[in-house]
Amino acid sequence: MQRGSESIFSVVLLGTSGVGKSTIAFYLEHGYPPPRNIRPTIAFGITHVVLGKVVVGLIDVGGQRKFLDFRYHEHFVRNADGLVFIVDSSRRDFRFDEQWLTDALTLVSKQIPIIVIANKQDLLSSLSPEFLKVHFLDNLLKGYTYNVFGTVAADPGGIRSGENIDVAFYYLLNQMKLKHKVLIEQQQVQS
Ligand SMILES: Nc1nc2c(ncn2[C@@H]2O[C@H](COP(=O)(O)OP(=O)(O)OP(=O)(O)O)[C@@H](O)[C@H]2O)c(=O)[nH]1
Ligand SMILES: [Mg+2]
Repeated sequence: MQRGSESIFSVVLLGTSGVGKSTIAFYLEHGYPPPRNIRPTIAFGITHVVLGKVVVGLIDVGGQRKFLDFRYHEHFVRNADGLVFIVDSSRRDFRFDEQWLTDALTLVSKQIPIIVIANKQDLLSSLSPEFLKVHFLDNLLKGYTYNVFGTVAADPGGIRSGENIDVAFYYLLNQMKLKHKVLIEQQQVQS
């Protein structure tokens, strides 16, 4: 985080290709989802959004296998104030998702604020956030504090687009603010 007249938190969006990372970044920036023929992200994209009075830099990492190997995300994850791990709740095989998350966790401290977004809740086959938490996430994120949110970033019918996205990101923002406050207090005690 930068200190000064403007606070900027840096947040990395991670997850496999097609889970909806860029759709979520676009929704947060514009308030509506992008066209459904959005292209896969090449390497990464960076946008800035304003949540409340805080500027948040969103690093949207391309989720294709080659980008995990190239590790474009490494620098961003190491310097992140918060992590957002996004899954497509309608999938049944989370092996590759697991790789993205475990790789990222080797680069951050256990205290980093994390949220998991169980996206595509509009699809009939979607697993609930609670199911994903118990059967997949609690084990992977053992020792970390995190919360999971079910979302709909882009509903083909347009009715549910954006559902729960703001709630999830404001929760993360509050976690990052709390952690920042604790760090400042620790610095004051030491000086
Ligand atoms: N049904 C449904 N489709 C969604 C939702 N969110 C995103 N999509 C669709 O999923 C597809 C992939 O979305 P992207 O945002 O490009 O996915 P990504 O995670 O950025 O993918 P990469 O850039 O390849 O890593 C697009 O066709 C979106 O319209 C959702 O909540 N529900
Ligand atoms: Mg993308």
